Amino acid sequence: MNRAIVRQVWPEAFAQRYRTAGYWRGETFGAWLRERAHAHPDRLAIVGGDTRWTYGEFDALVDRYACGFLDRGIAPGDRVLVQLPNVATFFPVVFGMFRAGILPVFCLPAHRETEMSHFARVAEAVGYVGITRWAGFEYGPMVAAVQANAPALTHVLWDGVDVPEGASLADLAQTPPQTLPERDPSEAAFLQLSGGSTGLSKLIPRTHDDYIYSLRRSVAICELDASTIYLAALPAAHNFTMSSPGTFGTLYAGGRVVLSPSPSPDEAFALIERERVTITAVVPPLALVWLDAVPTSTRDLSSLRVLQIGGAKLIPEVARRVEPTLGCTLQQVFGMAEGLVNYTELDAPEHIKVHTQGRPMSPDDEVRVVDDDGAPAAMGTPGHLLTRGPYTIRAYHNDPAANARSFTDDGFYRTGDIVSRDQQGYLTVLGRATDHINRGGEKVSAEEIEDHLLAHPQVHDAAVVAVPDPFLGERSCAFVIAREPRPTAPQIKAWMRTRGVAAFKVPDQVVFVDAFPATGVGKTSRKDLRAALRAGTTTS
Ligand code: AMP
Ligand code: DBH
Repeated sequence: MNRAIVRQVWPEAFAQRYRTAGYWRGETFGAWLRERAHAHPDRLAIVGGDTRWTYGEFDALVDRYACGFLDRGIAPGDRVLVQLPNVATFFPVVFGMFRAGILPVFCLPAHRETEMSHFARVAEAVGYVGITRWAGFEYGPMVAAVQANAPALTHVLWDGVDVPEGASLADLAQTPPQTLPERDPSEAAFLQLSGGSTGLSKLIPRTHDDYIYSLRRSVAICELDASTIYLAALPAAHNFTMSSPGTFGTLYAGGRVVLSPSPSPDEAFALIERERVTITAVVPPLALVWLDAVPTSTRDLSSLRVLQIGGAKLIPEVARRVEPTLGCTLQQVFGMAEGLVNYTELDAPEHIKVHTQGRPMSPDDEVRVVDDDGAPAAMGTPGHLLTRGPYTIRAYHNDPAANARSFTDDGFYRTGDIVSRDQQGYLTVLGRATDHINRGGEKVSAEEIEDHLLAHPQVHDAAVVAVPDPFLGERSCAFVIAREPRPTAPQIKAWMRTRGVAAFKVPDQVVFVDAFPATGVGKTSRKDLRAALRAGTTTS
């Protein structure tokens, strides 16, 4: 078994620079939570289901979990797959691991056997923590199947109902606490996942030093404080929900975290009303659903001050609806689990909030926008986004092939995103390099076609992907979710021809669907759309 501690991946010269600049302060997750609990033990920290924990109660539970995991034989440096939905237990489990030096691997409730087996293998995981049943799915048989191919994965612990004998998290939480040694802040605290909307996820080692810096910057830019009440509507394990500023940022600021078991407007709006939520975060497909639900909702959403939208491209037509519909500030967030996070500031002018995805949050985020040959792109022209900085990783965990592809020799991460940058440093995301359709040599941006389709009044949402074509190499297929009365495919193509665009941008094929396949966090999965086309499970 590989028990080597996963350490920081920045070269020492950079690490020193980030320490000298005051970004990396040597704080650890276990220690700052303890400080908050000492400073305000009776303040409410976490609300989920029927659970309401103060900082004092939460911190005491974290000690019990930390000792419980170690008592079970899980050792500092070990990796454990954590696959919990938005339940309160998520927090003492993962902070318990941080305090013990055990690394959670943040899996999403939507992940299934193939993905979980991949994570188990790459992480060399020794354990799994999950919930027995959630959203109609039984996790037990899946975990047994994962274990069959991962003999090292021996420690399995469950939250929920019908927990097998001896495998209960609730029992673990009874472990008498003992004082544990402080962790080294330059160690990886956990492995986060890359999104996998286009391929299998990679594992991202984030250290106490670098991640806590990203929380501190996010808290400052998003103006969180002790009065903040953050609703986790997206999965708690996702990097956006966790850190931008997310649940961890809220706890860092001494605020309160409220967990929504699902992102549906019914449940989320009820919690916003009941708990007087001040800030929450959604992905664009969910933003559309929320905006459509507001006019008929009877819930009082007046406590909401900020709606963050990020994770995928938000088009200006939708962005413009947010403030008038919800009466709160729109904040665009363009981030990645690998590091770099961009925000529009809360007081940014309207055109910045609507048309850009924000600017890098650290003065030491180095951003390069380059053409296909690696030469700098001119200001305002599209190019590949490369980045390096105090909270952007230099390597994935245990994946030399991905590292060779994804990082330049001088340590810049190739984000795979096509962006343009303006004079003030604001970035506009134009798409992913791989979302381009190469139609007989004519390069078509999927995002550009989608923007035109979304401008059609009867189109609720659209996603364009490339289809292999014997003559052209690739042709375009537009998946459309239509409103009633549904337009026809010829009408959609006719609409595109009125938009004043090149004929090769008119989708070759239009397919109407009721919903898009989604990634674990709810982003539209182009990978699954392409697979559906290949498998012939869609009709045009
Ligand atoms: P992940 O791999 O899940 O961490 O996803 C990160 C990727 O999501 C980025 O590289 C972008 O492609 C995409 N992304 C995140 N936020 C935004 C945004 N606000 N606008 C456009 N794309 C985004
Ligand atoms: O999509 C993402 O991964 C993401 C989006 C917004 C992210 O990781 C983040 C903010 O931190």
